[in-house]
Amino acid sequence: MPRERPRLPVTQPVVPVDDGQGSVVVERQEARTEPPRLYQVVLLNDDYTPMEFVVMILQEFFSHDLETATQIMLKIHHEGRGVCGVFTKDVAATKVESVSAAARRGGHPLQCILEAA
Ligand code: TYC
Repeated sequence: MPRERPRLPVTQPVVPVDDGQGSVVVERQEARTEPPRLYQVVLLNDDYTPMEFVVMILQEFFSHDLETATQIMLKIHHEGRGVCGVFTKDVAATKVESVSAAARRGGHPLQCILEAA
């Protein structure tokens, strides 16, 4: 029966190296994976979108509780913009699309954008 190859942690890739003496040595290599870049999803203030709608968006799409959602909404209302959450690029882009679609469906001009964190 063929012997099983020894398993090495997937986070530590191995590189075969010829040692020049007829042998191939398997060396461990440092993991070099960079952490993913992060992006923040930002809501912008406007004069028409109802406050309740923005609070609902912050609860439904960003899982904030009512109190936190209300605080973020008021911050946007007073300061012009506010961060809803920080995500990897794909997740952040999907949030922007989902929020924009919900605002359009509701007939509100709410603007949602993505920014490098
Ligand atoms: N300024 C809006 C109002 O007075 C409320 C609002 C808050 C709108 C946050 C957008 O991202 C926003 N009805």
